[in-house]
Amino acid sequence: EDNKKESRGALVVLEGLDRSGKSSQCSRLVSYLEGHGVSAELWRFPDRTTDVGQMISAYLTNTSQLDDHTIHLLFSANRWEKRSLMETKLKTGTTLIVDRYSYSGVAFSAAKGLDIQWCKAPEIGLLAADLVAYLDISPEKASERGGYGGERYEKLDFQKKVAESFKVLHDASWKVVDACQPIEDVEKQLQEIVLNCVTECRKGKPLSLLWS
Ligand code: FDM
Ligand code: MG
Repeated sequence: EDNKKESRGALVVLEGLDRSGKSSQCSRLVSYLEGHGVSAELWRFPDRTTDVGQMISAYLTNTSQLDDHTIHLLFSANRWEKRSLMETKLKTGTTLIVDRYSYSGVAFSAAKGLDIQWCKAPEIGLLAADLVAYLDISPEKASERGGYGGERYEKLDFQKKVAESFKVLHDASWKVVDACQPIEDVEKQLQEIVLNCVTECRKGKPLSLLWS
């Protein structure tokens, strides 16, 4: 239908440290949008359901060991294998609320000491987010929240390095939300920012590509 073709969905990415509240805010956002008549889906990276995703999961749970460059490229491949579906969903009017994306990909690998330009290279040509909302919390505060789950990167010293690389990656287009506020306040702020973004995309803001 012509109408459908005219209004595309928005690619919304939530980023932040582990325990910053991304996952709960992502599901709340999807319910909120659906309640406002916006077709929306919750996505997450890594997507552990694919073959590549299972290799990533084995690495994160310490059941396999991989070279830092190798795992970086697997995370990227895991986004590439979802790219065409992502584009189809957006073009047919579905908004995607994505729990981590290329920005985590670069931030976590750069935190290990890999060159940031090298980290960005395999992401070139993926769809760029229409909105990156960064849930801001200090590594210390995050680690005090109910403890980490025991996966490979869930350690305070490493999360401090990740926070530093997010600072380097961060640009003026990102919306930074204070993740230490009560959960309902974070939720309200996100709702407003995301709804604005959905409206802009509906009006015809073109999709763009990484790394821009
Ligand atoms: N992570 C996530 C990366 O290192 N690179 C990536 O490209 C992505 C998407 O994987 F520690 C890290 C971030 C986190 C771990 O993510 C698993 P979830 O969101 O906790 O499942
Ligand atoms: Mg985690």
